[in-house]
Amino acid sequence: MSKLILVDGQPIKYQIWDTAGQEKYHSLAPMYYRGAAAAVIVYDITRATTFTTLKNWVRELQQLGPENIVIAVCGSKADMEEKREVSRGEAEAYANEIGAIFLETSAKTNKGVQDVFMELCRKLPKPVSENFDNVADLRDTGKKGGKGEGKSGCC
Ligand SMILES: Nc1nc2c(ncn2[C@@H]2O[C@H](COP(=O)(O)OP(=O)(O)OP(=O)(O)O)[C@@H](O)[C@H]2O)c(=O)[nH]1
Ligand SMILES: [Mg+2]
Repeated sequence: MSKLILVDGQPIKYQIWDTAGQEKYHSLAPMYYRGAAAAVIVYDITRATTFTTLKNWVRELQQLGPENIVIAVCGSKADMEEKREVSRGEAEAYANEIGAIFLETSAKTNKGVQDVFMELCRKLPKPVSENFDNVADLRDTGKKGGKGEGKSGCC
């Protein structure tokens, strides 16, 4: 899905793919994370095994994913405090260790969901429109004027 969100008045467009977490679909995952700017890895705070699985996904991304991918570690089902198996402290410490964003979220109450995308925006490279050198480079390719002048052999 594609989603537009405003961060400090600036529109940021996300293209979001939801991969199936089940092991039988594992081999499809590289199709999704190849070329991705960010990955949101979700575990279930009420099931410790899902946190172990999350660590495996992080390892895979670190080894096979894009070099500068920004990772968000998300503890879902934060509305089910009474069934918690993964402490906030443990998950937060792990996220810090790998330089990831950390948030506990709930799809049921919507807690933290928007924040994940806001935090990602802060960590991702600035959009091209804010990066004037890049804009100039793109415009100048094969055309006269600006930085690319003289290199293209055009006119
Ligand atoms: N209470 C509560 N239930 C949730 C929350 N998120 C998901 N669920 C429930 O957990 C179950 C699994 O949710 P899914 O969204 O299918 O989980 P998933 O991670 O997409 O699973 P896969 O696609 O198989 O990897 C469903 O019954 C949801 O209703 C949440 O934040 N709170
Ligand atoms: Mg799913």
